[in-house]
Amino acid sequence: MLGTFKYGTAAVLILFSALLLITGDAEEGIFTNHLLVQLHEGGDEEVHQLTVEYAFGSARKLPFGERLYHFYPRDAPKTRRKRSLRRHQRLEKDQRVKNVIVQEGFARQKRGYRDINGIDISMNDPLFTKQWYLINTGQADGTPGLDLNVAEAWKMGYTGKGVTIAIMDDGIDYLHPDLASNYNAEASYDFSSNDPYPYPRYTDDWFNSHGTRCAGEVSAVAHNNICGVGVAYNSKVAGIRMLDQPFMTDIIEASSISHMPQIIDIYSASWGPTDDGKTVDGPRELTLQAMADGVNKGRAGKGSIYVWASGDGGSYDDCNCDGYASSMWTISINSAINDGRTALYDESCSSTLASTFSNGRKRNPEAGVVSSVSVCRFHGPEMYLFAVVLFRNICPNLTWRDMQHLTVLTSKRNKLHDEVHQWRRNGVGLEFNHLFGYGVLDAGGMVKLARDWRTVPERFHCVAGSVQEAHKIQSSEKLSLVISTDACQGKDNFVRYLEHVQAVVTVNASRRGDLSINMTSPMGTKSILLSLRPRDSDAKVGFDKWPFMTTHTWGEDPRGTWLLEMGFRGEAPQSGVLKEWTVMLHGTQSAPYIDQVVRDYQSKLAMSKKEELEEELDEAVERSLKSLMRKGN
Ligand SMILES: *[C@@H]1O[C@H](CO)[C@@H](O)[C@H](O)[C@H]1NC(C)=O
Ligand SMILES: *[C@@H]1O[C@H](CO)[C@@H](O)[C@H](O)[C@H]1NC(C)=O
Ligand SMILES: *[C@@H]1O[C@H](CO)[C@@H](O)[C@H](O)[C@H]1NC(C)=O
Ligand SMILES: [Ca+2]
Ligand SMILES: [Ca+2]
Ligand SMILES: [Ca+2]
Repeated sequence: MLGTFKYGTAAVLILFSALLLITGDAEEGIFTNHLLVQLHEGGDEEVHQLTVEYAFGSARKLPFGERLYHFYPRDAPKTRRKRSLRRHQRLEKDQRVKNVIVQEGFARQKRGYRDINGIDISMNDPLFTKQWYLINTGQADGTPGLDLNVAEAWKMGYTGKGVTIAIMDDGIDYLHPDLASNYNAEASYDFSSNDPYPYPRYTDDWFNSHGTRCAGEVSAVAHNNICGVGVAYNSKVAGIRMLDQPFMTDIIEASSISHMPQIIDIYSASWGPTDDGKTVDGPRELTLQAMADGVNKGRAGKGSIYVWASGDGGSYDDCNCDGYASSMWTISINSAINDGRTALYDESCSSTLASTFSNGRKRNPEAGVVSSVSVCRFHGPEMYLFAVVLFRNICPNLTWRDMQHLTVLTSKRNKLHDEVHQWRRNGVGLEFNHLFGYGVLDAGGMVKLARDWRTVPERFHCVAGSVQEAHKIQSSEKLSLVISTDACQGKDNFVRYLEHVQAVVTVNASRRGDLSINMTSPMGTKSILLSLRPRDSDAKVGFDKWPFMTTHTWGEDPRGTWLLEMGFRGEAPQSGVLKEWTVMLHGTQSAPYIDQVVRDYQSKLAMSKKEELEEELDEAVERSLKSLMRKGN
């Protein structure tokens, strides 16, 4: 649809974004009155003229592309049928205008937004002792020690100073006394109504407080006798208001995730395609481009950090059907409750990297996550930020990939318990779980490991192989296919140590929700790429070049035979046709640390939570990491 636009800023990963192009099957035919306008020449003055002549509310230059503008409607957002868009047709004929694209509207849903049992927490008291996820002493019937180990990082002096986190949400209450002094106004913006003030919209019966609560979790001011304490209480928080309009558009998403990438370090998103268990959707063209630009150019080339909530669809949904959570460029985070069980609304998938804490199951109101406003039950990836945030002082050179490596290496099984999926070890000994990823985040562990961290070696991309012939799938027997690969050995793009693996699949099925897809690596690690989605009765679209992603083979040697297994489960007889399966490998050529050290590190940590042992091990790991990296370089 946007094929006529040329992007001046071709990203390194553009080759791969071509394969990632997502054809979502969300509702069709809803058009918003937001326009993407490209001018032939000229700039802000011409644009201002145009908005006046054609009665638009305002316009904003997009930071990506050339002479691209977002035209905002004058009145409150509403949707229109395609035919009634005469104003846009007149604008299109204007000589100054090269191109006009009416933004399609689609649904994006807030996550971690449940009011469990309708119980509120009164926030009139200092709340720190209730923030069990920071320091879990067993309050609220929790399991002592099951926390983010943030105290250890604070003790070492890492509290988020110098770092800005943007909350992409429904606005933040920057006047709130526990947030005001940590608010970064310069880096904030309101894309829902095109102004610099991302203040939430209050109505008579509703209060948009999702973003404010996220901001509180991250950056609530410490030691001020007000409310609680943010995980990175000396960090700055920026508000990006972008969820408060009837429909999401590609420009609003793209503008949000590319807003001030040299000032904002981390973008947090606790929303995504509707978690109804039947949607398959992801970022559109502009947003994909903006993300690619972010990881390549943001933070002076070290890459913007995008943190995403895995999803709220519970066992009915699969976060690999969500192109934001399953993107390699986002760190996707799931959640556990305060006794180590899963929250009931947790979605599982092989692209989740790690977990944080939330409420979500217990009746005890204090088992929720405490933030700076009065309704306190929610979860989100935001707490993860503490860890990320703390690093700037330690190692200013950490890239977006270093962050993922550190997350994989230091997240812990702790006492996390998944009733459905077992904890397993991959081919290099890293312990993972289909729902929790590599386990619960550990701030202290991350800080310690990051102190002497050296940037991971260069990343390469290799197409391991591709099956393009059609293969029938039937209920009675499952389809098994193999791809044997040398992982581009002998070529420039040889991948020897894996980071992410994508399986790009085109398949149709008489019932998409009954389809199950697994992939097993040459080292024997099985990733569940797609689990059953009982509510998904799609019989038409299937998956069209959909990039299923797994993080479970992290660190493995990809050379050998990859196995794909696909079949139908459930009662009714089903059929389908697989049309493509392509395996894409992403990782490094030269040895980082992984195959020699990690096995020891993770297995011993999993055995015991005793601090002495941890410290001893951490030291041993740091020593071997150092020597390994010296050798490696
Ligand atoms: C960060 O990178 C720069 C340039 O590559 C280098 O000069 C500097 O020493 C690095 N700093 C740290 C703390 O590694
Ligand atoms: C799947 O695609 C094949 C070949 O294009 C077609 O014959 C078949 O009817 C399709 N099946 C479904 C369930 O759409
Ligand atoms: C995929 O793996 C899951 C979990 O082990 C299993 O229940 C399912 O039957 C497998 N599906 C296929 C098609 O092999
Ligand atoms: Ca505003
Ligand atoms: Ca406070
Ligand atoms: Ca979902």
